[in-house]
Amino acid sequence: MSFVHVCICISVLVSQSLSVNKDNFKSCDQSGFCKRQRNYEPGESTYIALLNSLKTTSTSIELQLLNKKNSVKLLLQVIGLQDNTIRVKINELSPLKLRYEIPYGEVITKQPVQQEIKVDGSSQKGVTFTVGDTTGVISAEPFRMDIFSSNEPVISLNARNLLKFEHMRVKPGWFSSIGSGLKSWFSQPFRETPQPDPPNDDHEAESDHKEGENEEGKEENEENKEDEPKDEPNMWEETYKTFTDSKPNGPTSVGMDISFPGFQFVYGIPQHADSLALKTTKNSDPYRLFNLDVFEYDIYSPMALYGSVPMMIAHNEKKTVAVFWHNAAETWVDISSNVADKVADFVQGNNEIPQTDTHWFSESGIIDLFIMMGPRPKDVFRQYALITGTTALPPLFSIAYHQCRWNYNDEADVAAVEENMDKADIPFDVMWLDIEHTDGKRYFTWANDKFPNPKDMIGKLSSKGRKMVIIVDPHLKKDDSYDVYTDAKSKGYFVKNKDGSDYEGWCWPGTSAWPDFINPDVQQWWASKFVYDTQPGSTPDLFVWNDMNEPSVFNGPEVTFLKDLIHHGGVENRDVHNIYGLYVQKATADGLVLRSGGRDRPFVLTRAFFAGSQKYGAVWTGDNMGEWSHLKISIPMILSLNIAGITFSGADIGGFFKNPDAELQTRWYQAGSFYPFFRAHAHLDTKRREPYLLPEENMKIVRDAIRARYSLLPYLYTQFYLAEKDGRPIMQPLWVEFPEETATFGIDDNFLLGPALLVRPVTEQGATTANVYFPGSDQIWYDVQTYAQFSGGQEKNIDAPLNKIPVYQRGGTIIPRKMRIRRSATLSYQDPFTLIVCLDKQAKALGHLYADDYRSFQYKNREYIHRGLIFENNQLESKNFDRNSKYTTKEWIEKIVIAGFKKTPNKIFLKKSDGSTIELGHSFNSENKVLTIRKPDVNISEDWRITIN
Ligand code: NBV
Repeated sequence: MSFVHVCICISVLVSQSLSVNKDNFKSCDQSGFCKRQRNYEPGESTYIALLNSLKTTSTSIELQLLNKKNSVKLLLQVIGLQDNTIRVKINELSPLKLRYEIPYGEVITKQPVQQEIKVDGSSQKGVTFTVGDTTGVISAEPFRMDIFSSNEPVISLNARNLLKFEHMRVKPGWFSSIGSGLKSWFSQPFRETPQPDPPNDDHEAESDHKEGENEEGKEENEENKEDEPKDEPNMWEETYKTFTDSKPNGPTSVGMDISFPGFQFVYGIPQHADSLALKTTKNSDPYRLFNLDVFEYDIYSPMALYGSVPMMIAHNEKKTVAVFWHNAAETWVDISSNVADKVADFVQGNNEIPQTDTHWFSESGIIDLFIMMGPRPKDVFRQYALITGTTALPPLFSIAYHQCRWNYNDEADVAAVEENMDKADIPFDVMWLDIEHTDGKRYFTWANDKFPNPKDMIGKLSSKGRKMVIIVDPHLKKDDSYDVYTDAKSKGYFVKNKDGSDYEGWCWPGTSAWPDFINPDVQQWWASKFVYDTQPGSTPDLFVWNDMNEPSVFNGPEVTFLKDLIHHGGVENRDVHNIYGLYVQKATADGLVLRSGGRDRPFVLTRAFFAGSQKYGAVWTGDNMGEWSHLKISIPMILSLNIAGITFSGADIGGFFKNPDAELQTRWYQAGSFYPFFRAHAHLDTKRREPYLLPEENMKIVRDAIRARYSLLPYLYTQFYLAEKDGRPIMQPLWVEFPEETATFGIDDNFLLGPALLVRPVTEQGATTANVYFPGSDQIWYDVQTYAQFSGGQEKNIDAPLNKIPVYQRGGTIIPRKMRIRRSATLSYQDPFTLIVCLDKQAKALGHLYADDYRSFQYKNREYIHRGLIFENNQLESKNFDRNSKYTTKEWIEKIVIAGFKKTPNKIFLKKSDGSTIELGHSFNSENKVLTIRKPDVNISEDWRITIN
C-alpha cells in the first residue's frame, strides 16, 4: 500500500461509517507469546522456592526458584520500600543474555527508598516476613507468595501457578552445532542492562550468581533440553501479515498470575476505551498494553490504544491495594472473577472468599512488580507517586480552554478565530496549529506561504494573554535539505534496523526516520531544537504538542515499529516499545525548560504515554468520534488515566472524527469543561465547529460552560498544586472519597473534580433529566447554581435541560473562584477571588487556596501562597499553610458566599492581621440559606478572621 493510498483510505473512512479495522491489529491468538502464555495450564505447579538459597539483608529477601520441569532457576528478590510498598523482582538466575530492565530516570526517577524487611520465620514450608504494616508469606512448594494487610490476604502471586518464564536459550539443535568461540561469545552479556537493586547495607549478601553462572545456566539448559517446551509456531520467528519479526533472542516472555482475594473490583491499566471497573476477559481478548495508533478505535474493548500504564488498583469497602508491573514491553492482562482457594496453607486454613484473578504477561524483560498496600485509595496514589512521580504543576493557561483544529489554515484564519471568539465573548487561552502549519510536514519549520510571520501571529495572541501550541511529531522527513533530518542522520541518532542501517518508514511527510529517544544524547539534542534561536518563529508563548509518538508508522506492523528494530545500547524495540512516547514528551518538555533558562514551566501534550508520563505534561485520548457513545466513554477513560497517575488528561471535545450536531457539541463542552485538560479538536475533513458557529442558544450554553470553567480555575489550580505533592487524581471516581460506599464502585458516569465537586455530565442524546448519585449518607451536596441542597447516599433523577450541567459542591468544602471572566486566564492573574463556602451538617467547612505567578518554577523557591480556609463556630479564618512561603500578590478577596447558613446573621466583622476590625456588608437569602458577605477586601496572603454574629 502506498503512502498516497494510506491517505486516501484515511479520508474515505472519515466520511463513511466508522469503526476500527481489527485486521490491522493483532488479536491474542495472532501474537505468539500472548497465545502461549494465555493457554499455559501448568496443571501442577512448576516452580519451587529453594529455601536453602535464602539470603537476607535488612531490606531484602532473595530466594532461588527452580522450574521442576526444565531445572532452570529464577532469582526472586523481595524488597521492602518506604510507605507500605513491596517490590518483587523475578529474573532468570543465569540468563543467556541480560534481560532488559527499565533504567531509573524517567519512569521511576530514582531507586525507591528502601525499608526494613523482617524475616519472621522460615521452615521447610516457606518464609514469612514483615514490611511496615504488611506481612508476607513465601510458600516453597509450590512457590507462591501471599501478602496480608491486617491479617487478611489481599494479594497472591502465583497462586494459580501461572508463573512462566520463557528463559533465554539457543534455538534447539543450533547450540550444539556451533564452535566453541561462538559458544563463549554467547556467555557475554551483549548489552548494558541495569543490575538488580543492591541491598541497602549488606553487600556481602549480594547474589553470587550474576557473573560466571551463565555457563552453568547454559549447561543446565543444554542438559535439560528434552524438557524444554516443544517448539510452537512463532517462537523463533513470527510473521504477521507481510511482516516478519526475526526474534533474535527467541521466545522471551514472562508471565505471572496476581490474585486479589476479597476484591471484586479492579481498575486501571489504561489506556483502553472501556468502563472504569475492569471486566472479566473470559470471553474476550485480554486487556492489551501496547502503544498503538488505532485508527477509529472501538469502544468497550480491551484493545490497546496510544498509551500504557501497567498499574492496577483493587478496591473494596475495607481496603485499597495496587500493583505496578514495571515492564515496557507489549503486555496483556487477563481478568476473571472467582472464589479464592486456600491461601498459604501453613498460615491459615481453607476459606472461601470472592476474588479477582489477573494474569499478566509481557513479551520480554523481567517481572518487576511494585505492590502498594494502601490501605486507602489516597495512600495508593501517594505510594504510586513515590515510585513514578506526580503530575508537574501546569502553567495556569494550560488548564484553561484550548481551541484546536486540524488545521487552522493560515495567519488570517488564526486571527479570524480569535476575533470571533472575542466577539462572542468566549474566553480561550490557547490556539493550536496542527501538521499543516509546517513546510511539507518538516517539524520545526513553517509553511511560509500560510504562516509568513509566526512571531507576529503569536505576538498578537500574547497581547491578549494567549498562547499558541504547535504540533511537533517525532518522524523526520527523509530529505537531505531538511537540516533537522541531516543533523540527526550525521550524528547517527536514528532508530536502526537490525542490520544497523537507519530504519525508514512512512508517515505524514512520506519516507521518514525516527530519532532514537531512548538515547539520552538524542533527548538532549531534541531539547536543543526548542531553544529560541534555533526553533524558527518561537517565542515564550509557543508550546508543543507531540502526536504520533507510539510511534505511528503507516507501513509498519500494526502501524508501528518492527519489534526487532534496535535502539541505543543494542536494545530491541520489543523491550522498550511502550516507553518511546514518554521519552519524546520528556525531551520536548526539557527543550521548553531549557529555552527559558530553567525559569518557565513547560506545556507539552502527548498522545503516547507510559507510567510516569505525568511528570512531563498532558495526555489526551486520541482520535475519538463525534458520537454520543464517545462522549460517554470519555469519562471512564479519563478517570482511568487519573487513577493511574496521568491526571492532566482530557478527550477531544466534539469528537475528532465526524460532525457532531449542536446538541452533542453542547453536551460535550459541558462535560469537557470538567476534564482536567480542556481542548476542542476536529479532523481536517470535518465541518468547522468553533463554538461561536453554534446556533445562538447552544453557543450561549457553551459559553456559559467555558466561563464556568474559568471561574473554577483557582480551585482547579489549587488541586493541581496539591496533587503535585501527593499524586491524588484531579478527576476522581466517587469511591476515592467514599471508599466504603459499595454503591459507588461501579459508577463511572458521575465523578468528582478534586474532592469538592460532584459532576454528572449529561451524555445521552435528547436527555432532559439525569440520574445523579450523591455519595455519602452523612453529606449534603449543594447545586452550584441554585445552592439547592441534596442529601448524600442516594441516587436522584435531576432535571437537566440542555442548559443544565448537574454539578454539586460538597458540604464541608470551600472553593476559591474568580468570577470576573476575561478573554484569557492570563489576564485574570491579579483578579480578586470569591470564596464559596458550603457547610456540612456540623456547619463546618475547609478549603485550600493556592496562588503563585501561575507560570514559572519560582514556586519551587517558596514563591507561593498556600492558605488554609477554615469555617467553624460561625467564623471563617484564613491561615497560612506554609510559613516558608514568601510570595506577594495583589490578589484579594472580593466576596464570600456561605451556603447552608441556618439563621439570619446580625453583624459580621473582619479582623485583619494588623489587629484592625471592620464591619462587613452582607445579605442573607433565607429561602436557599445563602449568606453573601461583601468586600472583605483582604489580600489573599494575609491572615484574617471573619466572625458572624
Ligand atoms: O496531526 C493530525 C492528527 C491530529 O489532528 C490528531 O489529533 C492526532 O490524534 N493526527 C492524529 C494524525 C492523523 C489522524 C487521522
